[in-house]
Amino acid sequence: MVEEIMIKPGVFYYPEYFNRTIQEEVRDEILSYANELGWFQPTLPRWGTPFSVKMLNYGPLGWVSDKSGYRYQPTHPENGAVWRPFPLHMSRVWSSLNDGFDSPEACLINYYHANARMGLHQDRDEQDLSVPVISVSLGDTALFRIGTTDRKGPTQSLKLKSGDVLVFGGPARLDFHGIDRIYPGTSTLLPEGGRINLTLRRVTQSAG
Ligand code: MD3
Ligand code: FE
Repeated sequence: MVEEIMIKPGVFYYPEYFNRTIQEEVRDEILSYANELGWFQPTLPRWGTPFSVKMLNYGPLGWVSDKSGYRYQPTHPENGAVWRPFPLHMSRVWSSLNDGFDSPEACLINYYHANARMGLHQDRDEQDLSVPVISVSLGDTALFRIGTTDRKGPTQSLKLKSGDVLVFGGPARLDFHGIDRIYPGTSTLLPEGGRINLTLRRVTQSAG
């Protein structure tokens, strides 16, 4: 029994989609992965200013950002290791909510400590923008904001809790969005606190 709430056309919210047991399984996989490969510190193209969020990826392609720009690549930018395959529960959420769309190629993992933020931006580094992005939140609650395709357009705010899932497609796929703040101490899932967000994405355009 999953509740589906339409936030606006193209944006669907599934509160507590993942139960605690599944959240713990995904958390354990991510923490063991981070222990093995290490988070990378993305930086702004050109200036090299570090983001406040640390990152890792699953899947054949991973999103990275450094002084030369934003791109998708099969390897960790700091040590060259190939990304691990998608965890089972991430493949499952895609088949359940994005049934009929081409398979995902990237799963970006963002790690937010208590003071981390993500400014309003658009996700447009993917060639195939017809496929919805799926986002999974774990750990501390975050204040998420979504606007329109115009940076100055009106915005809506939503508190994302551990286990929540969001789908962004159709007319919302190029909407500006960001994370305004993390509410520390709102979840016991992550041993050091903070928040993890996973986004599943189709990157390339398939031939057919
Ligand atoms: C709306 N991550 O990784 S997830 C990102 O919580 C990103 O870490 C945020 O924005 C986070 O790019 C927000 C929600 C989200 C993800 C992708 C979207 C919203 C989106 C793509 C298009 C429109
Ligand atoms: Fe984004």
